Amino acid sequence: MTFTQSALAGNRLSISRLLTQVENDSPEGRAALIELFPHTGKAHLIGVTGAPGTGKSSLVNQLTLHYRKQQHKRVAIIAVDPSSPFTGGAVLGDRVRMRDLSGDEGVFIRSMASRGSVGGLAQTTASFTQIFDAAGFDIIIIETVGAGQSEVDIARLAHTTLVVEAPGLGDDIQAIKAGILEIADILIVNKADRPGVENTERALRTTLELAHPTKRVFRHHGQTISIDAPEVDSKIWIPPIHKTISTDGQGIPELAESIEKHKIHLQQSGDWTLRDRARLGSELAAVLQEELLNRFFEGIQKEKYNAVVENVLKRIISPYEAVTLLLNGSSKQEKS
Ligand SMILES: Nc1nc2c(ncn2[C@@H]2O[C@H](COP(=O)(O)OP(=O)(O)O)[C@@H](O)[C@H]2O)c(=O)[nH]1
Ligand SMILES: [Mg+2]
Repeated sequence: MTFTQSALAGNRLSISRLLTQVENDSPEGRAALIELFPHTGKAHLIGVTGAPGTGKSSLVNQLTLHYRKQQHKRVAIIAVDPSSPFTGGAVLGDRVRMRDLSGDEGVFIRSMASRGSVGGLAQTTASFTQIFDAAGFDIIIIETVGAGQSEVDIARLAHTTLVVEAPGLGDDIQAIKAGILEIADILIVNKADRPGVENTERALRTTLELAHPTKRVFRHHGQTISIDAPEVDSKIWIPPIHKTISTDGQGIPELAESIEKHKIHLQQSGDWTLRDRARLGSELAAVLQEELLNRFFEGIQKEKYNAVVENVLKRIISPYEAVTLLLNGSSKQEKS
C-alpha cells in the first residue's frame, strides 16, 4: 500500500506526511493530490473568520466537540494564521483545542502559517481540504483571521462561512470594516456572557437588514403597507445571527443546527454545485496561471529576458510591448 492509499484509508501519519509534502509543493505532493482528487467532493467545508480574539478557536473547539459527541462525525480543522511564525504544529491560541480534542482519532488539527506554503495560502488550504475530504473527514473547518484579501479568498473555499463578532472590540464592527460581512452565511456574536452583547447584535442586525430587506414597505392612501418581499422564498438565504458562549458551549447546538440548515439550503437551491464550480474554477485558473508562468520562464534565456527588462527600465519599450516581444519573439513596432 502506497502512503497515498494509506492516507485515503485515514492513516494519521500518512495524512500528516502528505500535508507537509503539499505545503512544500513537492512532486510527491502533487502526484498524491492527483490520485486523491476523485475521492473528494463529499465533505462539508465550513469557514470561520473574524477579528483576532473574538473567540474563533474556542468556538471551533466547541463545535467540534458537538459534532463528535452528538453526531460522531469526523472533523478536520485547518487553522490559518499568517501572523504566526509556527508551521506544521500548534499555534499559540490552540492550547484549548489541544487539551479538549487531543487523543480523539476522529479529529485532525493542522495549523498553517504563511511561511512554508509555496503556492500561496489559499492554494495550500485548498489542497489541504482535498486531502482531508479524500481521507473521509465529514466536516472540514477552516479558521482564518479576518483581515486581508487572502483570508477572504480562503473563506471563499467554504460552503458555509461563519463570521464571528464579539462585544467590546470597539464601536465599529470589525467585520463590516473589513468588508467580510458580505461573505457571511451565518453571523455569530460570541462572548454573549460579556456586557455590550445587545449592542453588537443590534448593529449586526441593522447592517444585515440593509443587505437583505425582508419586507417591502409602501404607502397607500396615507397608510403604510408592508408586504413580504416576493423574492424572499426558499431560494434566498438570510444569514441568521447566533449568540454563543464558547467558553462553556452555550448556543453551540443551535449554531450546529443552523449550519446543517444552510447545507440543506445549498443542496436544494443548487448553490452547493454553484459554489463548488466557482471554487474549483478559480483553483484551476490559479494553477493554470502558475503553470504558464513556469513554462514561459523555462523556455526563455535569462539574458534575453533581462535585456527586455532593461529596455523597459530605460523607457525604450513599455511593459505591454515587452510582453508582446517576449511572447512572439518580436515587438510589433521597433523603436529607434
Ligand atoms: N468571556 C468569554 N471569553 C471567551 C469566549 N470565547 C472565547 N473567549 C476567550 O477569548 C480569548 C480569545 O479566544 P480565542 O478562541 O483564542 O480567539 P481567536 O483569536 O478568535 O481564535 C480566550 O482567552 C478565550 O478563552 C466567550 O464566549 N466568553
Ligand atoms: Mg484562533
